[in-house]
Amino acid sequence: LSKITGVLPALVTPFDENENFDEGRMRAIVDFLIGRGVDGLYVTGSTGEAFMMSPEERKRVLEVVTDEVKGRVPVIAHIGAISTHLSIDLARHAEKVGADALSSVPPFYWGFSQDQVVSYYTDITASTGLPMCAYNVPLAGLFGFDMIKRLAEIPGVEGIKYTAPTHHDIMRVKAEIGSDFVIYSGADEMAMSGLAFGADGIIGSFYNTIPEIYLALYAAVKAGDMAEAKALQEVGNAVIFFTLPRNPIAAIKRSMAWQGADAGYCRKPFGNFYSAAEEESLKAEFRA
Ligand code: HMN
Repeated sequence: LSKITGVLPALVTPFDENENFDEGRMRAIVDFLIGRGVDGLYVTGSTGEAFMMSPEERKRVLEVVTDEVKGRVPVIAHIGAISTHLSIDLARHAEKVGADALSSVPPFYWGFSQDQVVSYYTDITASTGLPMCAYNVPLAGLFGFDMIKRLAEIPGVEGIKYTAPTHHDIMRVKAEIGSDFVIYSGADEMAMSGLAFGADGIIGSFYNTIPEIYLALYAAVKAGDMAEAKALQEVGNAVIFFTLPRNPIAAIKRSMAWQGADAGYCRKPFGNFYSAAEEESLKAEFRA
């Protein structure tokens, strides 16, 4: 994982008007983002609507992405599911089609014990040769520092995607677990603080639509220019806080279309901006 740094969009999955995966749009999005300079792609995560898809569909999305990327940038495949059995199947497939790393939310819904979560990651990492990035996200239940420490001891778990409302543990992980344990900051509205606290990269939804802002922010933090980073974070946050109350993944997809990479629509029950009138009013609000 240590070779994967920088700005990685949590790639959207384009669906057409009938909610079918749209391979053509997917390929165009991959080229569009690589052309804009992103450092890697995080595929079929929350932003990619993983839990809206069947395992076969998730595999197909990853196959199309790795085929289109052709090694130009690293690909992290999110293979998280509630059952270890299914995650291992997705993980082995990801390895077969050329993903560079795995990531997974912990198993959720039933409130699994910490030991069960540890066994989940242990079984998955034992099943492939790929490094694993555990995923700390409120939607699936936050780990807490002690649990991150336990996960870091599992062979193959090389890092964490850290999407939590506080950032002090980023610094603590680097200090107490090790500076080589890779951290990706996952809250786009706090990218600057995540990086300033020691994260190696950032993974998030908004890097699909405004990657340049975050590529510049990443460079500014690395150069120690915090005033510049803060100014860029303010621009990013204006876009983020405008979008969050308006069906964010759907809005991100339409905003990509306005820039030349039509990312289609979301699966229900996510909302959409299907009609030209709805899209126009979103665009007008955005401009304002
Ligand atoms: C993914 O798994 O798709 C993500 O990388 C998720 C990402 O971290 C987003 N978090 C969630 O969706 C919970 C952020 O990009 C988030 O959308 C953004 O920070 C706005 O709150």
